[in-house]
Amino acid sequence: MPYPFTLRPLPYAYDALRPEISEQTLHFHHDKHLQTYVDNLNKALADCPDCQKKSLEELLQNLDRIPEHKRTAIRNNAGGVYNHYLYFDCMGGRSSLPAGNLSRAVCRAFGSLEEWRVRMKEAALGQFGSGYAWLAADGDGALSVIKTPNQDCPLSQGLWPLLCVDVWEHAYYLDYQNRRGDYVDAWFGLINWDFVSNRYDIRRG
Ligand code: MN3
Repeated sequence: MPYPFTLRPLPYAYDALRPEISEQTLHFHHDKHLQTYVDNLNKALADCPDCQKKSLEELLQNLDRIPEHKRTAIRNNAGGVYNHYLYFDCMGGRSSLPAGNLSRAVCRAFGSLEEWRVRMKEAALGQFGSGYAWLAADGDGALSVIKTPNQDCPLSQGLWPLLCVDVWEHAYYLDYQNRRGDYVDAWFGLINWDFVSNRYDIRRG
């Protein structure tokens, strides 16, 4: 849905990710941080009628077509909205595992799910400062792990993001303080692989 954007509710209850992620963290993260990205995206789009017709995906996939004086604000805030929606959507699936095509693609790319976790944690810990680690697919469905700074999105690199872990401190500081690795370890257990597997299939057609 295009402009004006409104804050989508969390896809589960605020206590659904306890004890790994507290209600307090989810309230701050979703209701305050994400709301701010929604508000700032609408502000950035308010005087850019051409951009208002575009979806979040279209904005992020074609940053070069956005007027230059708007590009940074839209990259940061459209990314801030899109990346958070994906981050929240990809959690809430305790004990699930990659299914079908995605399961096979994970084995092709990484050898095993365990090896993928090692690579993903390396990316999450290796992202200096704020950003995300991602599992993403290219146009042929081949998977890779990447990291991005700030609110940059793999869509802007021509990749299809399948899941992400937010490693901004606001995502984990209340529950884990400076222990980003502990947060990432706990996050692995929260992944909703049914959602992610389905997202992979939708993209592959
Ligand atoms: Mn965040």
